[in-house]
Amino acid sequence: MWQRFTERARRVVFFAQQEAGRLGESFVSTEHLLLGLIKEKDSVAARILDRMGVSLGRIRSEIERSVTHNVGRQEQDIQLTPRTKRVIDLAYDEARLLTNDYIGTEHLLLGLIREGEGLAGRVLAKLGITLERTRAEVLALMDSHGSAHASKTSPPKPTTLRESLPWLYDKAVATTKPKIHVIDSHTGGEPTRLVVSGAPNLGTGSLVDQLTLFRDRYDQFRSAIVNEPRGSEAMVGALLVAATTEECVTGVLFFNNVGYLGMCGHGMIGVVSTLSYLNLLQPGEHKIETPVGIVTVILHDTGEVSVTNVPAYRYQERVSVEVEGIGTTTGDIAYGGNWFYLVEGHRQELTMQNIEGLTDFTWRIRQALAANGITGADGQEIDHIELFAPSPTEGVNSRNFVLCPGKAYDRSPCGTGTSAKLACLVADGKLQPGEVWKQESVTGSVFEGSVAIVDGQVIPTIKGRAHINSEAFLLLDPADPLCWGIREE
Ligand code: PYC
Repeated sequence: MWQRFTERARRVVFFAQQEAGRLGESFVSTEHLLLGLIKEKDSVAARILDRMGVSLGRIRSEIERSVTHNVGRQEQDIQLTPRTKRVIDLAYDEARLLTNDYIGTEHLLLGLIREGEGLAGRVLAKLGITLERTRAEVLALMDSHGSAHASKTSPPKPTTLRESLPWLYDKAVATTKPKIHVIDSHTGGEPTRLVVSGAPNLGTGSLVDQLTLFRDRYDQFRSAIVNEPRGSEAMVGALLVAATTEECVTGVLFFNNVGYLGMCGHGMIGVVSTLSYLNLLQPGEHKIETPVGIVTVILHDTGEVSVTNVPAYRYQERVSVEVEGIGTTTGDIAYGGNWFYLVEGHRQELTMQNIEGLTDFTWRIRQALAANGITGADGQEIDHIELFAPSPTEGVNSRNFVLCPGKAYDRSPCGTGTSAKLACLVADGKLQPGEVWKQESVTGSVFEGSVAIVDGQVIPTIKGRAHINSEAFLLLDPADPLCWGIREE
């Protein structure tokens, strides 16, 4: 393991031994390692602590106040305590999670925080340094290397690989090929691909600003990740971005084979489960920011995830439209983080054997809505069509078929679609706050939904479970004519 230590990380261990000797100790404890870390002033760890507003002097005085000063020792090769060895193991693990093939001072810092119980961990916690925040700073520092992504204006579209992916290209020089670390999960059959590293830095603007920058400047990155041949029409991508408020553990942008989503219920469950898999999120309640607002998630001890969504509402009731080949269709227009047209009386069989027919039926409805200028509030496009029928499963309230924006059907019951449904049920007086509504997808997977009414608004909560099914590096080969995925243009 030592041969993977950077020059600076090795110096930190050397300084830690010196500090232990100075304090008359016969073993290197975590506090000596932390003292060694802050002695290496221009290190990545020092920059990260600085970015988090923690002065090295403050850390030193906190430690000095807590340690006993014995008569100094001269030994050169003072051994590590088992706890310090554990910090080194955790640093190694942090490097692995960040896909770094070296162990640097930043990984030692993360190891000290993660170990948590030694004096160093306690001092860092006292100074408000959390694992999540430090990891986010490490990623931000890695990604900001070599490019000015934070600009809010939209520069011209890049054309070459180097222009498009400067942050990857720089890393490619150090390694072999540009690569993006992703982790895939599925929630009730619907896939989510979380980008762990290799993403562009979208700055620290509002989530809408960051989404705009993503769309204007890095749309090729979207299609490279979720479109065929690396992805599929059903794949939803998730990119962790800076949140605008400290109350959120992260911000997240969702995207699919044709564009971007305001919120994504199954995707949020997938993101939370993946962050848990990475040991970045512990069971309990957390807040996550999306372009349409802040959602509250609970990671249960069972592995299930509850997502308390942004407010949902029925915008218009019983809106009729003439659909080519079908005739008059009537449905409700509702919002659940995305816009939906919800249809009950359609005489369609919601079964897996009828997927082609259902896709054709709902696609025609979507086109008819657009052709007739029927939209959500403020002219927003209705890009999800949802059909409902009774569920064949005992104890389940309803089955749905959801057509997503890129013409794929949702394999899950659709978190935002279920939220829109709950809002319609409340508007019809068919669902009371706290009552559980079990929504089944056409594949048979089920979400549990319920609502609270807060200040007159319907706040839906969706509960489901995701399973992690792959961890991979996507390779971007400039010689590949489909490097950016198969795009619709
Ligand atoms: O679960 O909200 C959802 C969703 C939207 C599109 C695909 N899944």
